Formats: sequence, structure tokens, C-alpha cells
Amino acid sequence: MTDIRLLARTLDDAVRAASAIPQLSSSTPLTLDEAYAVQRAGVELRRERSDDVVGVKLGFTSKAKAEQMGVSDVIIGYLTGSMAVGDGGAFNLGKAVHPRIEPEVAFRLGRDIDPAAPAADLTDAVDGVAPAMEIIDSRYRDFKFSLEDVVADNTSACGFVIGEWLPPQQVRDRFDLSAQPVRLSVDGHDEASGSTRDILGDPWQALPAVVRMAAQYGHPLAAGSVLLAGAATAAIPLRPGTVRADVGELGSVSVRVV
Ligand code: OOG
Repeated sequence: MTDIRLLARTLDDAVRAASAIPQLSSSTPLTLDEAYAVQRAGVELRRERSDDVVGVKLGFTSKAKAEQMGVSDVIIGYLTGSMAVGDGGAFNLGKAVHPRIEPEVAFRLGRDIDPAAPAADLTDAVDGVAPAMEIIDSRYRDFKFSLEDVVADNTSACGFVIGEWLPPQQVRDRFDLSAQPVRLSVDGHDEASGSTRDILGDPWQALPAVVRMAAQYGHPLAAGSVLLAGAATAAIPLRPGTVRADVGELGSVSVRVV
């Protein structure tokens, strides 16, 4: 029988040592359900050291990302408190194996969503929309994995930075969230560009996607949670400097990589 907790421990040790491990799939074939069970067991290990869940993230919502990683399904993972970096704050490269960064859109829930019985209008549950960046860091060698590997590895979640929250009504009144240009730059040099349209055609589509995945795999969607909608461009390797994401009229967010 697959020892879910042992696999979770192996991945958790790799996170804490910031050192790469072989892909789990090279020795232990996992089903997708087992991979999500490993992810859950991993988040339990984090909770045991008071690193609590603060939200969820989607992965592979953009075609560029899915193509970059050779994977085709949307995936969901947990965000925990220790992953948060303040806007303009510092991220230490020593904390990660081979981190990459990608520009995103974040939503904040103003009330709980029951994934099993969601309200028809999910946008009602959102009380903030913000530009964001996600730092991803595969714990696997060469940043290579199968779908099951990356799910077990909490979808490569490592860090996230959120810019200023705007009220959703203000966003809706002022501009089209699905048509904002997205730029990722390092020390003022453009590194990647795209559009918010690259996130599932419209970042608001992340809400039903999150609810569907959360209902299937048991992720809680509590008031105050952050939802990262997924990358708008391919990810770029993180190196020292100031990384900034500009998400059109939604605003910008930055992190100092040291
Ligand atoms: C998996 C995480 C991908 C996204 O936004 O597509 C992701 C990875 O590429 O390591 O977070």
C-alpha cells in the first residue's frame, strides 16, 4: 500500500532543506487521488508547526504555463502563512531549490464558500481583487514532474506577494478584468508579457474552477482566504533584483529577491 504520510514527509523534508528529490513517480506510481492525499498530509505537517492554511491556488490555468510544463489539467494547492511576502518585501533565494516567479491575479473571500453547495453568484463572495505574483519551486530535480508528482508537491507552491486589494465593484465599474495587459520585469527589464485573458479566458473564471476542484479534493474556502487564479505568463527563474508585475489597471506588485 502507498504510504501517503511517508511521501508527504519526504516532500516536506525537501521543502525545509531546500534540496531537490527524485520525482515520486520514478519509484511510486500514484493516482491523482493519492497525489491529493499526499498534498493534504503535507499541509497537515505544516499545520503541526503552526504554518496554517491561508488560501488556495490554481495551477495550469494558462496555456503558456501548461505548455511550459507539458501538463494539461488545472490543479489546486494550498497557500500557508509562511509563504506570504509583503508587497515590496524580500524573498530569500536560499529558502528555495530553483524558484520561479509568475504574475497572477488574486481574489479574497469576504465570506465562506461551501464547495459542496456554492451560491449561484460566486463573485458575491469576493471582497477584494489584487495584482499578485506567485513564487513556485518544484521540489523535484530539474523542475520536472508528472501531473501526480506536482499535485503531491502542493503544486510547487512556495511564496506569494499580493498588491493593493481593490473592491470588486470598483474593478467591475472601472475596467475589464479579462483584458488587462500583464508584464513581469526584473530591475526594470521586461521578462514576460501576456494578458489577464490568458488566465482561463477571464480571471473571474478561476472562482468556479476553484470551487469545482475544492469540492473534489477537500480544500476549505473560508472567509478571508486568498485565491490565486493562476499565472498569466510562463514562469521566469528567480534571481536577485526587484521583480515587478504590472497588471494593467489592477495595479502592480513587487518583491525584492535577495
Ligand atoms: C506548477 C504550478 C503552476 C500556475 O500558475 O500555472 C502554477 C509548476 O509549474 O511548477 O502555479
